[in-house]
Amino acid sequence: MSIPVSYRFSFGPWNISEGGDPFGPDVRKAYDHGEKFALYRKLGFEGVQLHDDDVVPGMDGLTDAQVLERAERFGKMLKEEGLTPEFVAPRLWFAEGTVDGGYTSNSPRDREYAWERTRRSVEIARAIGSKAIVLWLAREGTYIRESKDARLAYQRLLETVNRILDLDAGVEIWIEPKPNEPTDLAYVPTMGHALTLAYASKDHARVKGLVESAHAMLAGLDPSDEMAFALAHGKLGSVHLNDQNGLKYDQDKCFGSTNLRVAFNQVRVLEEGGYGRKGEFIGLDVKAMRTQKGWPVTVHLENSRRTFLHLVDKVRSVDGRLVQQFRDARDYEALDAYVLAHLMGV
Ligand code: 3MF
Ligand code: MG
Repeated sequence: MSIPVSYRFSFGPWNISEGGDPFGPDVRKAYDHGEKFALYRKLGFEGVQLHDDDVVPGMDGLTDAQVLERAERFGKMLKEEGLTPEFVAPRLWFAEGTVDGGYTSNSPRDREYAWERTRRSVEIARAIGSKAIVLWLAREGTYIRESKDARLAYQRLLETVNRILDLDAGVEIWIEPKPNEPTDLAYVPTMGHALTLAYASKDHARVKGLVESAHAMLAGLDPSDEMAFALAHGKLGSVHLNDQNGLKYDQDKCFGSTNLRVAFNQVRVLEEGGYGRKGEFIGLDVKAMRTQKGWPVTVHLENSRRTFLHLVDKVRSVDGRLVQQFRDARDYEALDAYVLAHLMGV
């Protein structure tokens, strides 16, 4: 028996938010961005997920030297808080120039802007001591099929991956697939798409995937299979655990909130796949409910982390011999009943 993994957790500062929905007011006061990092350790988290402009707010108005200087200062602050920067992601969806996508935009100027943000993200990552760049390809897709040349878009995405690999010999790229939101249809909706890009790239060992539970569900897939697929290729860079109630808006609910069994199977696959043994983080990407009052609201992070750890106990206390007997006998009704009874504790 190998020693059980002791999991490390991460989240991004955007997970402490103002709540609200697109039709109404914010339900919580904004909590100062810079103050959020002091909350992490107390909540049980040591990893920080970051966008480029989480590290350097207002970076578009700054020179390269100013960006670097601020990034270095930020890196020091993280160290003092005892925090590890898990990754840096170019936030390519709030700028005017990325309304119709960055890398796949029809406009050469927008594509150039996207690349400059990406180049700076790599520099920021280096400055704060993070090895990974996450690409959530938010607007690399379309609302109507005729608006872009999809074949060209795929070529442009691959070119971007190769360009990032060329920029820094130590950097890893983790692609975070999502099928829709904000676009109607995204070009990289699943782990299969992400890993195809990885293998087509010039150095596939440095290109991996990041599975977000809700993104897989929006694609009609089971997140545990998406995780297992990446793990089978040694390519699960990270996870964003959360939950989603069917094919609705992007919910980022607490882990396990909608479907405990689906959550259990994600934990099971991660445990069985040895995830975390090389220091990989259990990343969360959860938002508090739009109705939740308070300031700041962080309970959704603690609750999700606790649910994960309870499910680790559930995974570790499964009677493996019994499961094997059911599998050998192809008695999946008995297996199903056993799993449900185990989860319910009856
Ligand atoms: C959107 C997401 C993103 C990514 C983040 C880091 C804002 O559904 O999941 O969160 O996780 O940009 O890649
Ligand atoms: Mg995410």
